[in-house]
Amino acid sequence: HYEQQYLDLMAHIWRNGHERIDRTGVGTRSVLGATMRFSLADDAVPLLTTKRVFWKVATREMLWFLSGETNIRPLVAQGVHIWSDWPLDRYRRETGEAISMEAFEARILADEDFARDWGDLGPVYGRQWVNWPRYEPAPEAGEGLYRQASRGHNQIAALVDAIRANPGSRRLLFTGWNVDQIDAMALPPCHMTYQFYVADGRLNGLLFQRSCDLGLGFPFNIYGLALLTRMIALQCDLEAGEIVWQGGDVHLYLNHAELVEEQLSRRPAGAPRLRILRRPESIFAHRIEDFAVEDYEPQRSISAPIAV
Ligand code: DHF
Ligand code: TMP
Repeated sequence: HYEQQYLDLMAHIWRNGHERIDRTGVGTRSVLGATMRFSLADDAVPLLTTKRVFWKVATREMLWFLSGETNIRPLVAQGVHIWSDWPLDRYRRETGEAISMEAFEARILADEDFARDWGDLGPVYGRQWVNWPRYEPAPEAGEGLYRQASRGHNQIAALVDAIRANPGSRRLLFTGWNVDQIDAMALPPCHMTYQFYVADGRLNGLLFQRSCDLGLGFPFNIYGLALLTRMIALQCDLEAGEIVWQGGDVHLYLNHAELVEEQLSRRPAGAPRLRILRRPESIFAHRIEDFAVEDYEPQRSISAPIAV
């Protein structure tokens, strides 16, 4: 079963990984470098079956990236809470106010000014993917001076165009790792570089993920890679082939013992499919209703604390 790669890596890291204190103070066991491959043929999608993965949440997150948004407000408005911990943490640190998550999210929704001041994650994924800051000469300001252009680079639109025009290219990639803006981001991109490759009429996708929370992040990230590859293939009149995932620092948080032990006691089963029900005029015009998952009968979800 395709999921065995994941369970084997989880077991290996839990038993043999290097134990270290990480940025969050929680502590991890980790290895450097890991690869997994999954087929997307016949609409196969690598959703984990040993626990429920909330694929609609992950799909809404992907549409949010593609919209260029970096504020949690539209996510919270859709009942998606996966990015709320980081703005909440900043709010508590900077104001000293002991506000609950519920009250914070309610205020993000109710108060536009509050959302603008406290709901933004900085120039994270969405900003870099579709609006990477671009600079143009500003001669009126002085010789050799530049100003930020009103519209940045849309790496995703350029990628779709490039795949259509030159499928044999070895330059079919985009990245969120904008060196100039890392310090302004709530979190520097984890799933940072995506590369695509066309062969035999099939589009294949590869992700380099510099840092991977194998218990909580990976299930979303591998689904995201599959989803994005399928969405791009649809726009380029290609079938989807396979995806390759490459992790840099791949870790398990030490407070995920229950998740790890429970998940390793389960056996993967089943072959879920991802259907894309509509081909919009552009990759940016998808709606959540365009996506359906079939034949997905996972074992029950496993909750685990997220390291902030
Ligand atoms: N930090 C850390 N330490 N790990 C992450 O995976 C992570 N992921 C981020 C931001 N920062 C992160 C963005 N993606 C969840 C899943 C993905 C995600 C953030 C959070 C999460 O909590 N998943 C739970 C609940 C899902 C839900 O309630 O919808 C899960 O069980 O999958
Ligand atoms: P770091 O910036 O110190 O590496 O911390 C980021 C943490 O978030 C790390 O545990 C990896 C995890 N993560 C994922 O695994 N996937 C994601 O999509 C995101 C945003 C974060």
